[in-house]
Amino acid sequence: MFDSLSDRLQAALSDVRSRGALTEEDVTKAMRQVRLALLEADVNFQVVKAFTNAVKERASGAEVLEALNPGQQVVKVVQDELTEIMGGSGRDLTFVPGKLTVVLMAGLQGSGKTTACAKLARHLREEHGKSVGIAACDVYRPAAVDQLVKVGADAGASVYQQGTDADPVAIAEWAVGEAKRENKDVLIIDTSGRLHVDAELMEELAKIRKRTKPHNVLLVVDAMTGQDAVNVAEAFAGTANFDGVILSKLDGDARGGAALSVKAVTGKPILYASTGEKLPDFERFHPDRMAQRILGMGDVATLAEKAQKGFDEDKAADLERKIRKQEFGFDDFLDQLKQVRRMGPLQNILKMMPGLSGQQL
Ligand SMILES: Nc1nc2c(ncn2[C@@H]2O[C@H](COP(=O)(O)OP(=O)(O)OP(=O)(O)O)[C@@H](O)[C@H]2O)c(=O)[nH]1
Ligand SMILES: [Mg+2]
Repeated sequence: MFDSLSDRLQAALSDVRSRGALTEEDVTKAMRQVRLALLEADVNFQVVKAFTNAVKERASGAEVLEALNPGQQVVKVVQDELTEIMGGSGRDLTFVPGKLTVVLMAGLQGSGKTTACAKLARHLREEHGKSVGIAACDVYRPAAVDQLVKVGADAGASVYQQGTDADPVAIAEWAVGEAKRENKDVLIIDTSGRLHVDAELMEELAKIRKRTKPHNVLLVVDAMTGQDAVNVAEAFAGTANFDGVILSKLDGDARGGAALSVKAVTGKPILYASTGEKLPDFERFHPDRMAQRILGMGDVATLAEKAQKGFDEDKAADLERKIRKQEFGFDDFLDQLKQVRRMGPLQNILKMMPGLSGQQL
């Protein structure tokens, strides 16, 4: 993820990081490289300007330059500001306790809405123990309903559909009733995409919104399209209000532009990141952790969460006992390897470890 940006930022900062003393010129020079790295990663020009100005201002102050380890202080300032432009402390969905929470999914054609509906459903079910329904309101593409029925079932969600002949607004309203009747915790509404942000799409979204009163409207944007993704989000923000963004296709050669610009340009936070075609390739977006990953500091918090999920406590206790009694055999070793594999590709795990960037592997 963002390998090129990550490498260039680290290279730009490696000089200041290793210095014992820093002058204002050193900081200015490093910021020039940081600026180029960000522009090359397709980060919005205004965002880059605001970012480098903020870093320069904070890093040129006496408390940084005269600190015992000024280089590390500068890196810390860059880390803080990166976290800040991506949304600071991060945000979650709004849930209505004891009632049905409705999530409306919007976005352009092919941005990854239907996939995101299923991934979010799985995430809410597995991580939060929620029962989830998905409404099939894309009636324009013949295969759209079938696609949702399949991925929805894989995600363990009930899919509410009426084929492709019914009116999407009516389906949405009916699905809310069905989800309530079946005591679901969450209903996710999948909608149709358009090639461009057009009046028809906005009108349909507005109608669905009026009838279903969603607690969360999420916009799915394709991270691979960089600046375009940000422009789409800006266009949506201007006409249809939304609460947060799901950034999809972060696994491809997305350069980072969308992730770093969306919040600053639209004012809306990124809630989730979609990082592959499979259902589990989906995670909460934490700006602080993302900043750490980009700066090659690893992401110990996510690593620990993954480990906790992949490991079985009883097995761990059993293992400890075996090791103490010297009964650890090949079967146990195989079991260990399987547990590690459950955490995902080794490459991804190693990247979360501080000091190990993908390039070194
Ligand atoms: N690599 C990768 N592919 C993704 C991701 N999310 C979605 N895709 C793929 O992108 C394509 C489009 O995804 P959909 O979920 O169908 O997109 P959509 O927005 O529902 O598309 P329409 O219904 O046509 O508007 C599919 O081939 C997905 O498998 C992702 O995070 N990574
Ligand atoms: Mg779709």
